Amino acid sequence: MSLRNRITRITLAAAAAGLVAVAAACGGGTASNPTPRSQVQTKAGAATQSATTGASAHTDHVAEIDQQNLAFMPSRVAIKVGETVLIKNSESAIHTANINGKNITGNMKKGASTAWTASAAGEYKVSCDYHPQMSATITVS
Ligand SMILES: [Cu+2]
Repeated sequence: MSLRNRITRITLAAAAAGLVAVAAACGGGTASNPTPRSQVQTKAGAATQSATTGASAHTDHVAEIDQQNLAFMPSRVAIKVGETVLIKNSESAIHTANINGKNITGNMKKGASTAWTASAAGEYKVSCDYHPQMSATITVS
């Protein structure tokens, strides 16, 4: 690995760690009652590729994909490793969100949302179990 690549990778890791710290910070505590350090470390350690569903979905995201008119809108988003996309359903039709064929949401009713955090670079295909015409691409760099 060249020095330049090493520096790039280290920079990305640092950026991801910063995002994790921000995400953990907004998960609990206030300025007058900060989150205990041990709690932050636990959350940071668990910050691998993950999805949360329902009312507890973390909304600290950089992009959204909305399920509407039997489509993912927009159909393309680009994020960086460590960043989060919020996938939500704004219509009465039931949808799922599958990332590269893996259902990460279960059935999503109107108003449901799921946060997906990218842990590795690549192109991820988003699909729905019920509507083969629904397709989106998340590009992670
Ligand atoms: Cu659908």
